[in-house]
Amino acid sequence: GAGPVGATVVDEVRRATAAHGGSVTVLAPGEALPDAASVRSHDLVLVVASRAAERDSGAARQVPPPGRAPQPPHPNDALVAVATDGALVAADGAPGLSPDMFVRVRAGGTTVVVAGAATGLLYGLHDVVRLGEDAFGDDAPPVRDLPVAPVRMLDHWDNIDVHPVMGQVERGYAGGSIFYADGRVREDLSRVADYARLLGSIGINAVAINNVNVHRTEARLLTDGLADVARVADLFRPHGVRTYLSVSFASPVVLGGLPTSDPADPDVQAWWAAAADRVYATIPDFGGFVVKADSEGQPGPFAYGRDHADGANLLARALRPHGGTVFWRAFVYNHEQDWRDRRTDRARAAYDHFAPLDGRFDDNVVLQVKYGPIDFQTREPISPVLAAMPRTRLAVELQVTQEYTGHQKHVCYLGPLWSQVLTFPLAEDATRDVAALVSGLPGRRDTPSGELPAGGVTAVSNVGDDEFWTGHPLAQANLYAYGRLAWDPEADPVALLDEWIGLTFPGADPRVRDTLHTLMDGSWLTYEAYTAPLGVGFMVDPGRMHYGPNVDGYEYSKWGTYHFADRDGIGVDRTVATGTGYAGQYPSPWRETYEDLATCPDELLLFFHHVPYSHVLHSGTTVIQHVYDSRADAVDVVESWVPAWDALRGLVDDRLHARVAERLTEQVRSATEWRDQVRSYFFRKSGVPDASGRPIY
Ligand code: BDP
Repeated sequence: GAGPVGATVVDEVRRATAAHGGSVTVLAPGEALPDAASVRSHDLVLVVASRAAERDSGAARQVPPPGRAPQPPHPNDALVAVATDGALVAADGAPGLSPDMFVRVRAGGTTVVVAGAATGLLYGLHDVVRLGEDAFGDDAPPVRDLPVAPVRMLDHWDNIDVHPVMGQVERGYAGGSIFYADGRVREDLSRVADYARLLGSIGINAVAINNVNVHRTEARLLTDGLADVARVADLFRPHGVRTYLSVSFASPVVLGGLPTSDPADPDVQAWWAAAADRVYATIPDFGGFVVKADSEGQPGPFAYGRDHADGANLLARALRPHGGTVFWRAFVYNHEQDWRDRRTDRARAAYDHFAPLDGRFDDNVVLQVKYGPIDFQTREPISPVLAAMPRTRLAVELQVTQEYTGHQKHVCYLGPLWSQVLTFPLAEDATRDVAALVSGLPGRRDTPSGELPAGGVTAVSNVGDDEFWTGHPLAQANLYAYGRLAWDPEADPVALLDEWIGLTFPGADPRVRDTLHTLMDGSWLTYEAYTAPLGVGFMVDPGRMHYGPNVDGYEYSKWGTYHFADRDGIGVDRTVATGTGYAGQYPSPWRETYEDLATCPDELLLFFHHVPYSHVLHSGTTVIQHVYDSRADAVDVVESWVPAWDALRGLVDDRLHARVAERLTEQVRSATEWRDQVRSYFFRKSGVPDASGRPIY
């Protein structure tokens, strides 16, 4: 059978298939397919071709046709299986079969899903669900699918306690935590069970269940809370999802009562080893730790004069005997900067800290790198750290929760942003994209085999205990697209949007589909167009927790997030020639591309250069006129969404309609506020009138 992984979903598919008069058969490795005469059109056969099976060197690589005696399976059977008269035949010479891979074929009137392991079977099943009727058409082409990144993770910034400023979920916009209530792991975890199924269906296979800022109560999940963590892990497991914890680097002191957390101290090492032993005794398939160290006040190895390889390896060695992994975050910078000092540049920090450590991390450490060098802005260049560490396992970190992209009050479909990030050709003369850098394709590591360990894709989750899971019901599309892009970074984000619309509003009136597509398709670019311009970032209100405009809100603060606007111009000079030198952290051709005003893309202009307002963009318009025009045009777009959505009243669920309508009203208000403040700010700084003649206040 499917074993614990997938069992729940098999039951579900069994019920759904039965509704169509079909049945589900689960075959063990090597078992014969059912007789073609006995199957009906909606029958589904699931085959697990076990990886653990002995290699039958030279033997015919066949899943036997109906009626034939089972043969020992070949590990490669599933890889290139094709249907011929009810038999699955695998070709020679196929590379190794990965556990997450599946093959779907129509064979002898039956839809057959073959997988190398239970997780692949699970994904194949969800693929059938996604396809619906089409999976049972006799012209359905054979499909072979596998994820690009081995780890596809979601990080929850959930606290057990409700933080007085941040709430229960840090940067959460969908209510409280689905994991915790009343100071502990929830008694009723049914929401988590649903979430697990949801994540399995989009290919997510790892979840960290507590905030990277580890407060004292949450730190104890690692010790006193383990039995409760195990209850959560039990719910994730059937859906192929492994559970991780964020841990505090100071745990030996905070939890263990030791005088130090120094990685070189034998007592500290023993404390971590014992802690890991206890975790695995309770949760044998525990994933590992996520660590934010020496960052924004979190403790770390710097306190002991050690570097981040020392720190990460300390934890890695405790996890190693159990097969666990440390996701060590590269989000390390000085958050106590002097804004008067123009020499420090927060964008440089991760590279300056980590690039020199390449090759020093143990094999079970993954360095988790935010996609941009600053902090999840609407537009940033890709972090140069991802190209600078060929001997380190890397993961790229995205943010599904809409911290800087409208708090799930604004429609902002982020699939296109993540698609750009993952397919950005960052390294080796622009031949290797970010997805390749984090997914461990051969040739990156200097090992005899040329094999390199992979890292993965990770992101901050956007769900909470809200009725619609994500506050804004349309923000569910971001969760969906994240999982699907982590599986296949080449997927077209617009097609994924339509896929989400189709699955979420099955059988809906075509007007529903068209309107949703219109609202969401370009919504990231629309959001960008009414907020901070041309890659300059921030300009958000610190008081409202990064929501709404405050052009100088971070200009004279300690956080290193400046735009340097004056009467003559705006932007951060990060060139090598005259600026902070950040552009020099990129490999060619990007260092030259960003260094030179003539080639720097418009959307990143102010990230890399300080220019006069009269500077002419590649688009042909001046910086100042671009700011004026795009802010105003974008608000016109958002306003047009209101009547479009109103027209769907009665065609979608009433409560959902009302929730989206309420959020759209807020989006129009907020976008208008952005437009007016940014336009006025630029006018007052520069004194240059808006050539379009629109009012400026
Ligand atoms: C920033 C958030 C902060 C997080 C931090 C992080 O504002 O709440 O703790 O990132 O990623 O974007 O650690």
